[in-house]
Amino acid sequence: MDSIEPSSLQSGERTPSCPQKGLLQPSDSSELVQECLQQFKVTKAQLQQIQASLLGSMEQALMGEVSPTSGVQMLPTYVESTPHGNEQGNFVVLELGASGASLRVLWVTLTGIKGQKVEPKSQDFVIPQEVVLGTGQQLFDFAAHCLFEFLDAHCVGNQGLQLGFSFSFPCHQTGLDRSTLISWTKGFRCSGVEGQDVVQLLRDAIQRQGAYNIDVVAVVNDTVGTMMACEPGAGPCEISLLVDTGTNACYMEEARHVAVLDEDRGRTCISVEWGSFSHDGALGPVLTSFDHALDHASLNPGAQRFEKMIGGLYLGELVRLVLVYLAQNRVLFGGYTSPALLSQGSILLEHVIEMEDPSTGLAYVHTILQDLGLSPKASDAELVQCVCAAVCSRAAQLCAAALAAVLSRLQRSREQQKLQIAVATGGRVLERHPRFHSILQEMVKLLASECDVSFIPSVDGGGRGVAMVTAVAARLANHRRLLEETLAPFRLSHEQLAAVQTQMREAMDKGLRREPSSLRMLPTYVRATPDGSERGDFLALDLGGTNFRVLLVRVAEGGVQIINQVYSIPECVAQGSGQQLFDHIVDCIVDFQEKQGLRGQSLPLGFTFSFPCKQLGLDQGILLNWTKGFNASDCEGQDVVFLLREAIRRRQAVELNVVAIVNDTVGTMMSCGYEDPQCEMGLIVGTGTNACYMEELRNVAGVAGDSGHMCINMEWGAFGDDGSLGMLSTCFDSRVDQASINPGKQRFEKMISGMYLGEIVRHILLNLTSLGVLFRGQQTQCLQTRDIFKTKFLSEIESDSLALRQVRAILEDLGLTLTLDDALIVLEVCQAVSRRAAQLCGAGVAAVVEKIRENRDLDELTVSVGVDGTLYKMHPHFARLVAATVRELAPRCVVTFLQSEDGSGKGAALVTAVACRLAQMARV
Ligand code: 0WK
Ligand code: BGC
Ligand code: BGC
Repeated sequence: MDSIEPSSLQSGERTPSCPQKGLLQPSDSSELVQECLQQFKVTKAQLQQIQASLLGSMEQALMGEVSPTSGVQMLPTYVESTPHGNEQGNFVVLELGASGASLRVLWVTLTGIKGQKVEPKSQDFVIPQEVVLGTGQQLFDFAAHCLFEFLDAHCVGNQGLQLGFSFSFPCHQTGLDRSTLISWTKGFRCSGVEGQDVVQLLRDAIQRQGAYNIDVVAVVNDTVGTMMACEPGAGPCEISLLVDTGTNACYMEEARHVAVLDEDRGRTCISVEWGSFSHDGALGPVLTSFDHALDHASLNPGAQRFEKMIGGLYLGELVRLVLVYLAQNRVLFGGYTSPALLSQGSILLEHVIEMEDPSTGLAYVHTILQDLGLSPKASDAELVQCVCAAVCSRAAQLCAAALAAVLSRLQRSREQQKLQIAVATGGRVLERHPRFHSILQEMVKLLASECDVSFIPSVDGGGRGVAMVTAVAARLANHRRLLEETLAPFRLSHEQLAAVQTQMREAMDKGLRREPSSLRMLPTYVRATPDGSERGDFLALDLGGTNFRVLLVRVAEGGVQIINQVYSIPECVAQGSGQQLFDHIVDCIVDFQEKQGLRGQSLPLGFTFSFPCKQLGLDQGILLNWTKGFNASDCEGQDVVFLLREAIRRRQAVELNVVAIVNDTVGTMMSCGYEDPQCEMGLIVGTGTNACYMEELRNVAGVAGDSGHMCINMEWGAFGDDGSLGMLSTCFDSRVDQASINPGKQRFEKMISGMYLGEIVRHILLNLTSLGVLFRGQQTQCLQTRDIFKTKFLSEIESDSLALRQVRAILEDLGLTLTLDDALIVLEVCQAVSRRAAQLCGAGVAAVVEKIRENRDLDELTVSVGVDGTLYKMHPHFARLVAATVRELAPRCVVTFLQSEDGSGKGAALVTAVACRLAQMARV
C-alpha cells in the first residue's frame, strides 16, 4: 500500500520535514530519529523563559491588561475562600467537559463535620460527537436529559434540588451563578454558546425538560472544584492543577491585586486559563512542526497553543504525527503508514499512557499498533515508546514551568521568599500517566527551588469541591433571598406612593376643616412671604434642629447679613424642666449679645421653634407636644413665647422684644422666599421632618378672612399617627417607635428623618445578623447599642465615591468585623431605608403642590420649595429621589427645590421684619 497523506492535513501540504528551519537531509535513520526526538527536548533555560513570560502575562492580566497575543486570562471565579469544612447539605453536581466528550452527574452529601465523608453517587455519560459539534441547545438538552436520568435512577426526590455546575471552559464570571463562555476548547464547538451565560442555558434546558425543580446555584471551573475538594490535611490547598483532556490551574490570589474586583482584603480564586498562553518569544523556540501541524488541523487553530502541547486530548495526536513522519521517512514500520495511522485522533491518551507503562508498555505498543493496522518490529515498538516519552516528558516539563510561574506569582503576591504550599492535582494525565507526575515534581523543584510544594491528588475529582462551592453559593443565595424578603417592604411601588399622596391630601383637607386628622394643619399667622422692603436688625433664635443657634440678622438694601453662634442643648436640658430649658436659651442669648456687643439693645426677636405649636398669633404659640427627643417638662400646652419671656424676666437686666414665633419650615420658606418669590412651601428633612405652605385663607377653618393666604404648618411628622400608615410600617419601624420617648407619635417622621433612619438600619442589621446573613451570624455588642448607627453613616456609606472597602472601614470603626459581602449588604440596607424615606417625603411634597395647584385651579403650577435639614443636604441621593418622586406623582407641577443657605433663623428675622413693618404701618 503506497503512502497516503494523513487525514488532518487537508491542505495537501506534505507532512513537515525536520523541525528546524533550513531542511536537513539526514544521512541515516538514527540521526533522523534523534533530531526528531531532540525537538521535544526543552532546556532548563527555555523552561525558565516560559516560566518568566507566563508570570509576566499573569501579572499583566491581573491588572486588567489581558494581551490577546500572549494571553493567559486570569479569570476571577468569585470563590473567596478555601473550604471551611462546615459546608453541609445534599447537592447535585453536573460536570461538563472536564474529561473530554463526557459528562458526569453526582449526588454529593456534605456532612459539615471535618473528616466525616459520604461517598458521592455518580454516573458518567458519553456525549455523542454530533452533540459536541452541534448546537448549544442540543448540548444543554443532552445535559438536562442525563441529569434527569441520574435523578430518576437515584430517586433523590424532587424538592428544591440545588445544583453545582462544573463547566471546564474559559468563562467570564460575574458571580457564583453567572458565567459567560469566552471560547470553547478541547474539541467542543457547540454553536450559540460562546458569549452566553451558560448557567442560564442550563436553567433553560432544565426548564424545557421540566420533570425536576432544580436550582442551579453555582458554576465552577473544574480546577476550582478540585482545589475545594482537597482534604485540608496538609493545610488548605491554595493551588489546583489539572491535566486531563485540557490543562489549567487556579490559585488563591490576594484580592487587592485583581484589578477588576475593587477589593483590598482577603483572597480570591483565579482560574489562570494557561492553555491559551502563546508567548512567541517563550513558546516559539519549543514549538515543533508537529505542534503546528496539530494546531493547524484542530478545531481552533491558533488557540490554546500551550494546552495543545500538554493536554491529554493532544498527546496521542502529537505521537501519531511523529510516527507518521518517521514512517514516511522509512524509519518506522518499514515506511508503511496504515489508513488508521493516517487518521487524526487515532492514538488516544489512554494508548499513550498504556504504551509508556514501564512494565507492560512494550506489549501494549504492539497491541495498539496492530489495532492501527501496523506490524511493528520490536525496534519499532521501542522507538514508539521513545516518541511517547519525548512527547509526554515535554508536556510534564512545560506543565512544571507553568506551575512554577504560579508559585513565583504567589511568592510575590504574599511577599514570601520561602513558600510552603499544597497543590491539589487532578486529571487522567496526572493520575494515570506513569511518569508525568514525577517529572512535574522534579522540574518544579528545579524551577521553584524556594518553594516547598506538596502535591495532594484529588480523591474523587472535583465533585465534592463543586458541592462545597455550591453549598457556599446556596448559603449566599439564601442570604440574598432573606435580604430581599427583609428589604421588600421598603421598596415602595408607584401605587403605594400614590396612596400615601392621596391619604396625605385627605388628612390635609380634614386638618384644614378642623376635623380629626393626623395632620394638624396649624395656621402660622404668616400671611405673606417677604416683599424685599423689610429693613432693620433683628435677633433670631433657631431651636429644634441639630444645633441651637442665636443669630443677629441685618436686613438692608443690599441684602441680608447674618452673624450667628451655635450653642448645644445638652440632653439633660432638652429632657429636663421647661424652666431649665428656657433659662439655658436666655443664657445663650445673653452670651451672644455680649460677644456681639448688643448688651442693653432690645432688638426685635424672631423665635424659630421647631415643634408643633398651635399659634394664636404671630407671637403666641402653644406647644402641643415635644418631638425629636425633646421632653422638657411643663412646656406642653404652654405658650412658649410666654415661657421665653418668663425666662428673660427671671434673668433681670435683659431686654428682649419677642415679636414672632415661627416653625423652622416657615422660617425656611421665608428665607428662600426672600430670594425667590415663587417659594411657597417650606420643607425640613433633618433631625425631624415637616412642611408648610401658603394655603388659601378661605380653606383655613377657624381663622378669620376669606381672601389672601395663610402659611400652614402641616406638622406632617405626625401623619399616620392615626394608623393610616399601618400598611407601610415594618416591624423595624415598630421597634424604633416602641423604643422612642414618644411611642405611637410622629410615625411619618420616624420613617423619614435623621433621628430615626440610623436606628431603623441598626434594627435591620441586627435582624439580618440573627438570620446568619450578616457578620457570620455573630451578634456584636456594639450593634446592640442604641443610636450607635448614626444616620450620617447612611450618607457616607451611600456616597458613590466610596468603594466598598471604605464602607467596611466605617463599620469597622464601629467595632464590627465584616467581609466585603457584609459591607455590600449594609450598603443595600442603607439604600433601601433612605430611598423609602425620600420617596415618602416626595409623596408628601406631591400632595402639597397638587393642593396648591388645585387651590388655584391651574393646569400647571410652577412653585419653589425652600428646603433645609442635614439629611436632605448631606445625603448623596435623598434630594434627587424626592424630586423624582414629585415629578412622578405631580406631573402637572414644576417644582424647584431651593436649599436654604442661611437656615430658618433668617426666615424668623424676616417674619419679624414683616410683622414690624405691618405694625409700623398700622401705627402710622
Ligand atoms: C436648619 C434650620 C433649622 C432646622 C434645621 C433642621 O435653620 O431651623 O430646624 O435646619 O435640620 P437639622 O438640623 O435637624 O438637620
Ligand atoms: C479549559 C479550562 C479547564 C481545563 C481543564 C481547558 O481547556 O479552558 O477551563 O479548566 O481545560 O479541564
Ligand atoms: C417638628 C416640626 C419641625 C420638624 C423639623 C418635627 O419633629 O414637629 O415642628 O418642623 O420636626 O424640624
